[in-house]
Amino acid sequence: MLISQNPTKPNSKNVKVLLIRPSDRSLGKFKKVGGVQHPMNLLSLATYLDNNSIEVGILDLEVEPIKSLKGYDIIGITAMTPNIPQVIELVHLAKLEGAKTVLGGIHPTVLPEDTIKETEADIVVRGEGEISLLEIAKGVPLNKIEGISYRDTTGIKHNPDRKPIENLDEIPIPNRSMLKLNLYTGSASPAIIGNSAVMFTSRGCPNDCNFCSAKYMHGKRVRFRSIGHIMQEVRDINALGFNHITIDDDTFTLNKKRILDFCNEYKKWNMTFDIDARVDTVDNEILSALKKSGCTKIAYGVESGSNKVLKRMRKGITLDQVKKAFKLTREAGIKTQALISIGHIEETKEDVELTKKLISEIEADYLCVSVITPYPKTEVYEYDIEKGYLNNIKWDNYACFKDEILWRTDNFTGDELVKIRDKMYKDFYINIKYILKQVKGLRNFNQLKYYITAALSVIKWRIPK
Ligand code: B12
Ligand code: SF4
Repeated sequence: MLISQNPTKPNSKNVKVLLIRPSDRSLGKFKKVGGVQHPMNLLSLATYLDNNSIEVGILDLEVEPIKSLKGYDIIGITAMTPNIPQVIELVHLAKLEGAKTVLGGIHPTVLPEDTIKETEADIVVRGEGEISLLEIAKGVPLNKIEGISYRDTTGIKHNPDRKPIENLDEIPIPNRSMLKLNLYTGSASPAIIGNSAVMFTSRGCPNDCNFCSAKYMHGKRVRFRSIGHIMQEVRDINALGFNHITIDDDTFTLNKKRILDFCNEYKKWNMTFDIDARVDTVDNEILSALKKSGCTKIAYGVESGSNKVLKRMRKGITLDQVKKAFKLTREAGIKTQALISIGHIEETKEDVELTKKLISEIEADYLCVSVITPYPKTEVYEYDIEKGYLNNIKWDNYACFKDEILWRTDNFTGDELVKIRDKMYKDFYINIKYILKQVKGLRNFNQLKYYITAALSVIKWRIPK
């Protein structure tokens, strides 16, 4: 674990903060093929504290073990839903060392009261964490800090929400040298070869998919960083020796002019990048600009091959848009990844067949199939509770790649969903046409190693347990 202290600014109160990312136990047999993504949430918080003279370190349990939690005044832990059992253990360990415990991230944000009760943490930061955490570290009285929930002698208190930071350029560029970069090898983005960094250029998503919790974190209004600010970060990443960036925004291609401006600047760096995009936000002009500036892969949220299911989930896209986006992207010379999901509300066997048909039609280069997971506060969660589909399932089972899916949907059991998911992968990847296409595209030893590892992890499913 690395402690960084800004030497130019004295830390008057000598408060020591440690920020922890739990390890990811959500993948089951889908072991990591690539590398581990930098914990950008903790890095943004740590950089903000560091710039404000607070001594802060990051412990990323994805890449290093716990040695000691001694000597910290505040221990902050980030939490998605499947992390909660591990967070309970971490809070316990932190409290044994006398630290104040602060939780943040999507799960504590949507269920602050339950999370405090379950984990026994002292404070939950709801939503964006930079300012709230700084105020906690500076010792501002808890009843004066917006956007937090906390315990006091009379019970659990919920302060008013904090307004999102309007101008994202005010958030300092994440200082990646606060991470032990040598522990993060490879790319964290599927199908991207080589060492890469991750970057966010906006916060928020204007859409309202019924299974997605992202909107409860940064809201439906999208805030954009300026191109100048983004390019400063690109320069920093380049200086650290990375040659590829995964842009992980929810909706990177939302604003056409901004994308074209981004491409114009990015191409000066001679680095590649990959993005996630919605099929309804790309056209020939955007794709051509993306290709010329180094975009090597676009992952599209396709979800389903059934217009009925797409409509029910409020995805706001049509199958024609899906087919067109894949065709244009292929023609532009950019690799495509189809993000497919199964297990939607009211989805039938016929709908799943339509999804399989679509997968074979769009000829994606890579496929990711997940089982829709009923995350707290989403419409899918409320629906499943009402229908009695969630029988006291423990939080660590709320993950789409688990070997066992413990909830059911209207027309499928969890076991059936696992079988459908795994078969979709096998049909896609263990397919001679696909293998030949990939082998033809191999350019170096690293790529060969990557594909062999990926292929072995797919083939392993065939061996009965
Ligand atoms: C990048 C990402 C990942 C990355 C890295 C995540 C990480 N940091 O460990 C990877 C690919 C590893 C990943 C994995 C998974 N992810 Co993910 N991921 C995201 C994504 C796209 C962006 C998150 C991000 O870094 N944003 C940028 C930073 C700056 O913002 P932020 O994370 O919101 O952090 C701010 C606040 O949350 C808060 N905060 C966060 N942590 C803390 C801690 C403290 C102490 C404080 C005070 C504040 C605080 O302050 C931060 C700065 O303002 C989100 C979608 C989204 N838009 O949020 C999904 C999302 C968070 N993931 C999701 C899911 C489901 C998963 C998986 C479970 C998928 C699976 N395998 O089944 C796994 C679980 C991994 C694990 N660690 O156990 C869901 C979470 C739903 C839920 N209720 O848990 C989301 C919301 C996607 C969705 N559409 O629903 N994910
Ligand atoms: S477009 Fe993506 S991030 Fe936005 S609501 Fe839908 S699934 Fe969530």
